[in-house]
Amino acid sequence: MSNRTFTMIKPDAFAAGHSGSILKHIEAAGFKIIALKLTRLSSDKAGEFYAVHKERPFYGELVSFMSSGPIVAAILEKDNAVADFRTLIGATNPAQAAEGTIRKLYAKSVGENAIHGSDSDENAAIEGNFFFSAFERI
Ligand code: 3AN
Repeated sequence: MSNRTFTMIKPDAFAAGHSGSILKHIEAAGFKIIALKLTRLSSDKAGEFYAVHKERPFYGELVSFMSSGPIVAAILEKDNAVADFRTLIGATNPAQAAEGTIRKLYAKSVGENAIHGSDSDENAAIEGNFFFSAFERI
């Protein structure tokens, strides 16, 4: 079991000015920030990041949304990081997200759902490497 996960504060939450509150929530839950950057995905890069969803009906919408504005990317560390972070962010659809979760607090819809969290240790490593070089992490 790895102790790292990867997250992105998505364009909706960044644009609404929730980045600071979300990072505070993440740190308060015991996650340590290992790498952090404010950036913007091109359409090509967003397509590459979400390539696993290529066949899903919402792929085009997802790529267009994720490249619509700045995002905050981070690598986080904690015991049981992947599973604990998925619990902290809540269900994909904010209408089904538990009280107190980041998506319940900040997400608008299933498509614009404020935050990403890796779904496995393997994807956490792939996604972290997609955004950060060794020089950019502690
Ligand atoms: P999660 O982000 O909770 O792991 P996934 O992996 O099923 O959820 O979906 C990846 C992203 O695709 C979601 N974060 C969301 O932005 C988008 N997405 C998922 N389901 C839908 C849907 N039914 N309609 C529009 N966008 C969706």
